[in-house]
Amino acid sequence: MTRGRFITFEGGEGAGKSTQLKRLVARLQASGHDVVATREPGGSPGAESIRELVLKGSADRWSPVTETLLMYAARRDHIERVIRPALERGAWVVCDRFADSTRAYQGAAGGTAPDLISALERHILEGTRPDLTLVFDLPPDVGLERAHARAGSEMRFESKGMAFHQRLRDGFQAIAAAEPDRCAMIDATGSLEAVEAQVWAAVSGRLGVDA
Ligand code: T5A
Repeated sequence: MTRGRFITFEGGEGAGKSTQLKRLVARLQASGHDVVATREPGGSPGAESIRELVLKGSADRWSPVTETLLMYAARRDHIERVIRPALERGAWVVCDRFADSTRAYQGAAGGTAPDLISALERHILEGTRPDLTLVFDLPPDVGLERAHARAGSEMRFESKGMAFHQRLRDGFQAIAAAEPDRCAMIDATGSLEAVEAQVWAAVSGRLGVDA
């Protein structure tokens, strides 16, 4: 059986992931691929219910460890019901955030012990890992300004202080540096077209897709 491909989009707040994810999905579909576009936390009915719990309310509503467990409960349901079945039928799964967000938000920025996160990755992901992760990088003040300017976003994580968002950026950069074969850094400060070109270069270059 041919397994599909699994691409994840990662980065801090307002980095432009959702905008670029839509563009990539359209491009992959135009080149004939069966594509499943999804997101975390969420992506399945059960995980979307957990999303409501974890993203709403005051910044300190949950401790980082509790958030880690909620994210992994949502992720397991999403993997079982959406991601794995899609990959098994040969589809390309393009996901807005995945396990690296837990490592960066709850781990590097929030202080959850790396050992706990590694154990959850081992037992809950069970090998469902991205083929390619695009790490969108930009200064946190620029991303937060973009996120605040856009209507309809959940504010719980955006409302954490600037030191949290700087640790978050450092955390994502460390993940990309530690796993260069899986991760491609995307300079998210440029125009929509400039960022799209970097995304396509990474996807076509690393996964061998024709336009
Ligand atoms: N979370 C998630 C955890 O803490 N742990 C986890 O394990 C997981 C999975 C999800 C939250 O959950 C946290 C992280 C998040 O805080 P969300 O509402 O789904 O929250 O939102 P985010 O994933 O954070 O995404 P954002 O909505 O903040 O931003 P995006 O998707 O990166 O950015 P996008 O595309 O919406 O763009 C933001 C604005 O900027 C503009 C867009 O038009 C839009 O208005 N823009 C640009 N402007 C100028 N130049 C560009 N190149 C631009 N690109 C986009």
